[in-house]
Amino acid sequence: MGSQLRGRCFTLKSLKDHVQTWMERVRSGDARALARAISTVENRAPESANLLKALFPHSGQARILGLTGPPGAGKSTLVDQLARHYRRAGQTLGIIAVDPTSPYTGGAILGDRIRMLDHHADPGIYIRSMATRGSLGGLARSTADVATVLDASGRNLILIETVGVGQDEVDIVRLADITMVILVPGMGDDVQTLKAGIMEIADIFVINKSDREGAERVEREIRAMQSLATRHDNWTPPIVKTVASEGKGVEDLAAAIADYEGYLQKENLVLQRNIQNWRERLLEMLRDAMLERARTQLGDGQVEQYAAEVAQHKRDPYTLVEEIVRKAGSDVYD
Ligand SMILES: Nc1nc2c(ncn2[C@@H]2O[C@H](COP(=O)(O)OP(=O)(O)O)[C@@H](O)[C@H]2O)c(=O)[nH]1
Ligand SMILES: [Mg+2]
Repeated sequence: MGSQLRGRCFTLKSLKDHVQTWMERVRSGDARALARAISTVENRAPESANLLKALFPHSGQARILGLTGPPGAGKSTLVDQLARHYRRAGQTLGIIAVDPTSPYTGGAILGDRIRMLDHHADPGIYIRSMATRGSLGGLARSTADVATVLDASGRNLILIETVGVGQDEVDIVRLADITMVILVPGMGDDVQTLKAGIMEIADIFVINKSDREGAERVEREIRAMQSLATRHDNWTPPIVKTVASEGKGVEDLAAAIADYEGYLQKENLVLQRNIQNWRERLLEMLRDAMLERARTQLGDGQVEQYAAEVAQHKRDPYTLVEEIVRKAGSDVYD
């Protein structure tokens, strides 16, 4: 499929047929077509937009669970355990592992691959480690698009693992229907120093490694923090203790997930949450598209030249930007 495109000039119709066939293969569960679709979308290859257009109408069925927390907290182990749990319940899964702390070697990604090899023989689980460097248009957006592909492929459940360190990760977990923040004993006062943004997005707190001393203390700290603020949806995030490496507490966690899901449905919050997410995503897509258009219009080196002119006060940046925006807008239908 992809190879047919290379070095050939396609008519619009055959390109459409090609994407259509590809989309149908993805939906039929063809693992190779799925892998290629994910790579295409992740790399923003030329066919990416057409493919996403074809897949989008078939997405929106999967539940997306986000897991975030500090490195080494046991996120991958927990994902693995949850995957087992949901497989036993007959669900199909897509797993997206995003870990910017170890993009190349060792660390989490390699660890993830090895640990998850277990599942490799099971076509009901599809695992993807996202490249975190050089992803065009932002990591959050790539992750969201990859999730759309998995969703359209008919997976019931998508688990996204990310290290809770920065804005990128907050943006990523925002696209989840349900977000879990994984903490561990021994963090001491660190609970307070964790990015406020990360704490706020927790629908469920997990204290993993509860076999270690200090789980109670972390729990108290979370409770203390919770008492300071109420959420706009009035949900009080439960705290679940787990020992992921032994599979302990995983059933409790799954029950907490089901609880929150029930709450979302009862309060009619699913759509509201989705609208909020899409509002952000649409603005971001628009920003990308406009910038891309301006860049194309400007050409190589032009920005540097303008910068030099502005720096030397030969031009004012306000008029300049207005001009660029006007020109970029005028060739929309060229
Ligand atoms: N003692 C203990 N170790 C755990 C537990 N869960 C995970 N681990 C171990 O912690 C290490 C990091 O786990 P990993 O899942 O890779 O963490 P991640 O970086 O958050 O994905 C691994 O060696 C796990 O075996 C737990 O509940 N208790
Ligand atoms: Mg991991």
